[in-house]
Amino acid sequence: MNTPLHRRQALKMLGLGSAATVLGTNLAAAMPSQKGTGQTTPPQQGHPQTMPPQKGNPQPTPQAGLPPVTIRSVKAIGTAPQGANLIVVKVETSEPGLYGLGCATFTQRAEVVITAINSYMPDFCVGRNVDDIEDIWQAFFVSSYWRNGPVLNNALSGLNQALWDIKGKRANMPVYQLLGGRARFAVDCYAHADGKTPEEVAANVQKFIDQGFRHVRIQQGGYGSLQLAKQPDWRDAGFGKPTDDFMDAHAYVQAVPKLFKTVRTVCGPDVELLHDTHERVQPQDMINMCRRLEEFDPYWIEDPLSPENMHLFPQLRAATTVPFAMGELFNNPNEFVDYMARRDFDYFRCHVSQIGGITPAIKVAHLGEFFNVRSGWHGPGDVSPVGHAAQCHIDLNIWNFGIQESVFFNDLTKEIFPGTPEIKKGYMYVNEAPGLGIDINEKLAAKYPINNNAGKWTLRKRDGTIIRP
Ligand code: GCO
Ligand code: MG
Repeated sequence: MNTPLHRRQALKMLGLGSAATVLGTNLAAAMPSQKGTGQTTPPQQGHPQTMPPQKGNPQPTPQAGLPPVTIRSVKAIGTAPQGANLIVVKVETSEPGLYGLGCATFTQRAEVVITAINSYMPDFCVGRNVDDIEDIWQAFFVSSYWRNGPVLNNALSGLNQALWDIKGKRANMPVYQLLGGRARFAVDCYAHADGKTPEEVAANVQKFIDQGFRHVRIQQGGYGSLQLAKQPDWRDAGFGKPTDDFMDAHAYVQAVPKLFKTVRTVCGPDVELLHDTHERVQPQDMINMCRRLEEFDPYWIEDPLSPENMHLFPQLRAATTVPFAMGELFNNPNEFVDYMARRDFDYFRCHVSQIGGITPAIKVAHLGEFFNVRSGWHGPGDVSPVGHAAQCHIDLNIWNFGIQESVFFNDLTKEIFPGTPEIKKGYMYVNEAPGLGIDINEKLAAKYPINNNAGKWTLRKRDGTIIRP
């Protein structure tokens, strides 16, 4: 049985081989069920990394840090164990057994992202030094000349998160430690309560309170409460497709204050209540609705306007005191700059893989600190468990943490992704394993291939006009 080597002692001793190689063996002891975790097997006899320096021979000055390890392969892995397409990038390295995982999940266009990864990333990445995370991000970001956008940024995110995973493994520490350590003991998160009626929603909120959640998002019949809408006229007129959805914005704007009133009456003043309007309401109606919500002290109202209407945010902001969360639809990390500086909203809702991964996410978060805008990373079921792990590591570190969206992955998904962050009493926990602390069972993942179900995003008003969904 290997005796745990003290990290500094090992590095001093070897100064050559990668800590992961040396320490991999020890992690075997540290982390439960290591099989296939990308941790390296103990070095073979005669392996140059293990040879002690020979007396008299001039020794190469050991490079500060770790020996160069290069990218050997990059591939996309798609799986849909719970229906939503999840995409993960696996980066393998020149160090046997050392690899990293990253989330590249754009569930509505999964095939396209997989093509972007498998067709363009191997040529671009193979042979590059895994440690040059920033350089690889900047280089791939502009490598297509035309840049940003959901497909290429998701591909870049998968690569980027995987490189942070590898660096954590090489340094033998969880990624949050690389980012500067913990600013809190665990990650406070919110749950999702829905229901056909306000009373049903209130009962579900109470269930989450009983589980220890302090923050709950409330929706009545999903986004826009479509069940409140009567038969639309465009259907009888044969306009649009029968499968298109119909929303009655007026009924919705009337229903939300009643929903908050009922939940507050049943569950009391302490639970923090969030709501996602999902950019489906006209700006002036949004102003009126928010004013009527003020008395119910919402934690945040999310996506009150569509990204196309950001120029109207100052008007909305000036008209009401409710806190806002915005940004899951932003693709370009620079989109946040002006709005944060203007303090249009109180929480940034980045979908971390849509903006290109951990590297830009950290920059957006740090920018937010200067304008007192806090985090609320997008975290529903179409962010893979790898993506949830990545943002949980960031959440543990950044000072201006707000709240983390949570989702309950089922046992099958957790079996496919060993190391999926755990949720207990409304707190999310990553494990202390090096890197992102998560893995993928490729064989099992392959049993649940992605599908081309892009979800239903065609929403119409009574006369058939398309609504931003
Ligand atoms: C949220 C989001 C999601 C999105 C979904 C799109 O706040 O969690 O609005 O529910 O609609 O991720 O695919
Ligand atoms: Mg949302």
